[in-house]
Amino acid sequence: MTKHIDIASFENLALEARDSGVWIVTLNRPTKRNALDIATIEELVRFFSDAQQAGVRAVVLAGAGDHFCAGLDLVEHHKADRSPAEFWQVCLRWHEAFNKMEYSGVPIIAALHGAVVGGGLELASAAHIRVMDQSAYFGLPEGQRGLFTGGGATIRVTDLIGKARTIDMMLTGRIYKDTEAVEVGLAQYLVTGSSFERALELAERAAENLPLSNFAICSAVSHNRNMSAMDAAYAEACVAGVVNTQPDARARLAAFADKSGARIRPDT
Ligand code: 1HE
Repeated sequence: MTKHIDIASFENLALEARDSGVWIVTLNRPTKRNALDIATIEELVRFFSDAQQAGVRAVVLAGAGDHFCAGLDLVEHHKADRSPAEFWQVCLRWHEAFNKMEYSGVPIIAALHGAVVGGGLELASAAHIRVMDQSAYFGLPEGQRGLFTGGGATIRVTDLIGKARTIDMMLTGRIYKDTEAVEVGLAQYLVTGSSFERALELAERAAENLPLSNFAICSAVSHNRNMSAMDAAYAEACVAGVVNTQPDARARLAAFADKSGARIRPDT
């Protein structure tokens, strides 16, 4: 571990570290429905740039207040009256943050409730697992506001739900919620209680894996999707060569071999 995360230096994100190594990262501008202003994006870049080397084992990403995230801070954007070149740079900072999330090897479980819209859905899509509660709803309202997505929806939302559904959401403002949102792939879990509690359970479970295994899972799958099948197979073999021979795995393998290790059963 070579990095230290100074919790007190974050303002728009509330950070909490648990003993298990799970960190709770909460978007903390509830009066603005956690709209993503530049300051929040920079804090996301900072946290997720350092998380892996700071020994963060898993993250629960949540939103304070009644909504997960209302997307781009439209008021900041309106007031700044940005030039095309300026907004290009803004979008690149979003990509920096979301790519750090997706590719840096630390499992991120998004706990979703209320509005998960526009850039809020782009943010949620950069997490590795999405848990929604019954209040959560997903939309891409940019088209109705004279805007277009700039934080990766064309890539990550399309990856989750396919091209036709993404275009439908963009063109018509279609909202997905409840079981339909899970059926189309926007979330993997729908809970009747708190999405936070379930996300935390999942994060604690992931944090029990060896960090190198999680690093591979939370970076290689995404990288391999960007390659040809031939190259992805080669890269997968290479990653497996490193991960599957790690000394820390020997005790777990020994436990399987001597029959003291857990067996995989349908109720696990
Ligand atoms: C905001 C934002 C925001 C709320 N930027 N300030 N995203 C959207 O188009 C969603 C825009 N927001 C909404 O539709 C609604 O605010 C919500 C459904 C999320 C919540 O409704 P509600 O009734 O609970 O809150 P509200 O009264 O609309 O807003 C409360 C405050 O939050 C108010 O500020 P106040 O100072 O007047 O109290 C709102 O201005 C503020 N607020 N949402 C800024 N988005 C890289 S490209 C990405 C493209 C996009 O993401 S486009 C944005 C899509």
